[in-house]
Amino acid sequence: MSGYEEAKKRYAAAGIDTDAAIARLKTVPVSLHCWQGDDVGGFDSKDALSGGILTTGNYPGKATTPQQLMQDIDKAMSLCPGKKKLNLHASYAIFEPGEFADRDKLESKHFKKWAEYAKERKMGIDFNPTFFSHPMVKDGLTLSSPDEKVRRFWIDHGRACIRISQYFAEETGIPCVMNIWAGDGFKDVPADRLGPRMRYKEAFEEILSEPHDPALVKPCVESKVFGIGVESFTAGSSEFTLSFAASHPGCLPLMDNGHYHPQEFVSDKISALLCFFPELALHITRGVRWDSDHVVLFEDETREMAKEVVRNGALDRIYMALDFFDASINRISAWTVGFSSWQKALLNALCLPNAQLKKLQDEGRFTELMVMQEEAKMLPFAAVWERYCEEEGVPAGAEWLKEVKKYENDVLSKRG
Ligand SMILES: [Mn+2]
Repeated sequence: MSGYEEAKKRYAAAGIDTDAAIARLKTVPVSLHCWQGDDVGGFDSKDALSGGILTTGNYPGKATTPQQLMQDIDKAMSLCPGKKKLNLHASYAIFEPGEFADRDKLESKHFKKWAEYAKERKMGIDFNPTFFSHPMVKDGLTLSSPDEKVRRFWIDHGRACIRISQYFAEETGIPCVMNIWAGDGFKDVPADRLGPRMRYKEAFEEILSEPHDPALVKPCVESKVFGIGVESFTAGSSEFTLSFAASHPGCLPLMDNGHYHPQEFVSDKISALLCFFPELALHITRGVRWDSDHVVLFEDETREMAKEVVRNGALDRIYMALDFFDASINRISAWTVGFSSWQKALLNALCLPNAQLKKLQDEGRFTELMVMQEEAKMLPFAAVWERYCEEEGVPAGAEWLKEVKKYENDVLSKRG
């Protein structure tokens, strides 16, 4: 009997159908973010990264052209099991030689190459306006700026991104999740908090007024507790974005698990939002003491978040995307570990005796609940993961690292 057949029997004895778990996971799209590949650099601006986010590290071989980035994404995706979507930022517009359009003037033609890339791979695309790393960010503010010219520029950028999102959805035939996050805030104690937030709210409303098909474009608003250089005030706080989404039908709340105080857990927030929102979105990351955007690992909170998605029957209600960037290690490996970790977390959640555990809780049998939850951790999950990878045609175990090393030697090390 193979390792998987043995494992399947052990799971079956606990009431779990591992074949069904694998089959289900194959249908669940997860969005891979392009920005791990070039340290959030983008192609439209030479401005340093700003907006309260920061990459650290200088590992050689990062992508500096669209062709290189596409090649690297292909490599990473070839090593990860699961159904993929591509997550793009507006700063990744691809211009013809001599062509340029500023962010407020972006058009779908500037993303035609990405649409073709995704269509060839039968993937959907998610999209993000880029409210950072640009000279029109004034005093750390974009959509909430008191300067009408600044605010107008960024509103026009947001509206352009709605049109591009609609284009992506029409081209790929798959809905496009468009996430609005801006790091607007103040380094030190402000004198007026309401003014910026009211301007921010009205700017969001203007962006969302851009005509779009709500079945194709899914606008989201992402909150954040603080960023580097804006420690005292962030316009788009959790209360702000949740209230905005709740009061604007069609707008989804997006929770990034790096964007809360270190003792707040998104795994606990998912069910709270599921009570009120038909759909919501997640950015999956790993914050170490702050929103550090470390590579996602198969660790406790990652597993707990996936459990909440799966056992609440919300795989079709929650749009899932990775969001991290580490410039200190091989970037293909960063993508592969991060994407695979979330896949492992989802598969693990699909292979838990969720109904039985819920029953123990409802019957107040908390001793057994603790014992059974601990026992479930000892089920032979590795064999199920290996079978999933095998069926998806990707290397299981650390075999994939050999391929990354070879790619580093053959491709990355030859980049200037
Ligand atoms: Mn995020």
